[in-house]
Amino acid sequence: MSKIESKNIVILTGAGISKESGLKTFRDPDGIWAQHRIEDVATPDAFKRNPEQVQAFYNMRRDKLYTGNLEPNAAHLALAKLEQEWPGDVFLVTQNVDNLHDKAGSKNLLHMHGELSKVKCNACGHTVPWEGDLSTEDVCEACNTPALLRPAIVWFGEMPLEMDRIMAALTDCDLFMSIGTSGNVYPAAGFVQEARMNGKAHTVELNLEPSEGASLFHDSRYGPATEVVPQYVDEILRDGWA
Ligand code: BV8
Repeated sequence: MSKIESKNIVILTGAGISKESGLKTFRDPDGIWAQHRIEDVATPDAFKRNPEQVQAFYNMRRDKLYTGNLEPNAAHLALAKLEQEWPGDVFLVTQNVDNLHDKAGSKNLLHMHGELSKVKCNACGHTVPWEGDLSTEDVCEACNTPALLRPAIVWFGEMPLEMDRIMAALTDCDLFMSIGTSGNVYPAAGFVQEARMNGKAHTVELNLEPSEGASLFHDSRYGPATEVVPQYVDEILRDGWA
């Protein structure tokens, strides 16, 4: 059993952690990619080809964030508690573009695929908070270029945010937790291997069911996030990990 002082933890979360708060996942049978094609709504080419279709896709999801009365669930809250009570570093990297980890109180948090609550100018990169619908008529307040404001989201084929910071954290982590993700999308799906390569990390998957990368983890807990995440957090706060 590892002594718990000054051990560093890196956590990766995906859409599964927000499911019980009322948000759809991507690859479940009723998921987002069952109703929309990635090529139509989540690539730079889609935005060039049909910006209105892409804006409508994100406007619908942003609207749910602001009018859907969504609250962080017990899993989000357990991760915020872990950050507060753990003596070492806790770095939460989420693939999610919702704001539920922020609302739960997590501070050392990185949205590697961007955030629904912000928009970015494709011309100058200026990024601002945005609550309502975004249209091709909206103009960037910094460079006044029309029609180039886009959701501040990392699309397929685009580099996720702050990858250097993520890789540095994985190289130095003692525990890597992967929560609510199917392990389909890279580079996030490869983080467990990065962590294992540092020679000391214990890796654990907390998911409804085994992910694509399940065999790569030392340990796993399967069940709804609101059950398995608080349980695991209490376990490691009490005893550390094997
Ligand atoms: C890039 C924003 C390169 C959009 C998203 C190898 C290496 C590198 C890249 C690639 C590679 N192979 C292929 C690629 C390309 C691509 C990729 O991975 N494609 C896949 C489909 C094969 N990757 C990229 O394009 C990435 N960029 O590589 O850039 C580059 C290099 C140099 C220079 C420039 C560029 C960018 C990927 C980011 C794309 N954007 N999100 C949006 O949100 O609208 S990714 C998209 O999938 C989602 O946003 C989400 O973030 C991500 C992962 O999905 P999950 O979160 O895992 O959700 P999913 O539904 O799949 O799974 C949910 C899980 O929860 C399930 O396991 C389920 O069982 C579980 N669950 C359900 N309910 C519960 C639960 N668990 C617990 N409790 C419950 N109640």
